Amino acid sequence: MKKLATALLTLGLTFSVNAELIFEQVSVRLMPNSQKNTAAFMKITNQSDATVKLIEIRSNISETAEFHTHIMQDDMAMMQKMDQLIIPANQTVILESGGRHIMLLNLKQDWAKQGEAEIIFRDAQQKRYEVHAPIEAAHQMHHHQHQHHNH
Ligand SMILES: [Cu+2]
Repeated sequence: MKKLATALLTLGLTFSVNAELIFEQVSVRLMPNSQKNTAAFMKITNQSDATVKLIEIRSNISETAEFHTHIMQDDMAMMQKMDQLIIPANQTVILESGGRHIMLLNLKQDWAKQGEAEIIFRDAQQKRYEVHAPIEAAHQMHHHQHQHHNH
């Protein structure tokens, strides 16, 4: 009972702290065991009238986590680390495959077995945001697109 009460208390606090940002369509891409890194995708909506700067990110399934974007270099799409992710006031930022995303680096042993990853953000005001992301195979939509191109 004590454990449950503590859990509920933690949950309540998390919600009140999280009110500015809403995290939706959260997922971590399932990768074969041989891969050392994977990516996380989500929609982040800033409900407040102030810009939120996410300056720190970590996860329980990898040693490190980074915000990434893609840049073109010599006609090649390259990933580049961003020091922060800015969520403008009253706007939604989409982290998606081929665009800005979260990179989870040096995955821990058996990381995919839990089926869910914890991703923790901290903003410039030292507010903490905790997100639980299901670990899923790449979206079905991509398969449809590839099949379409093949025919
Ligand atoms: Cu990346």
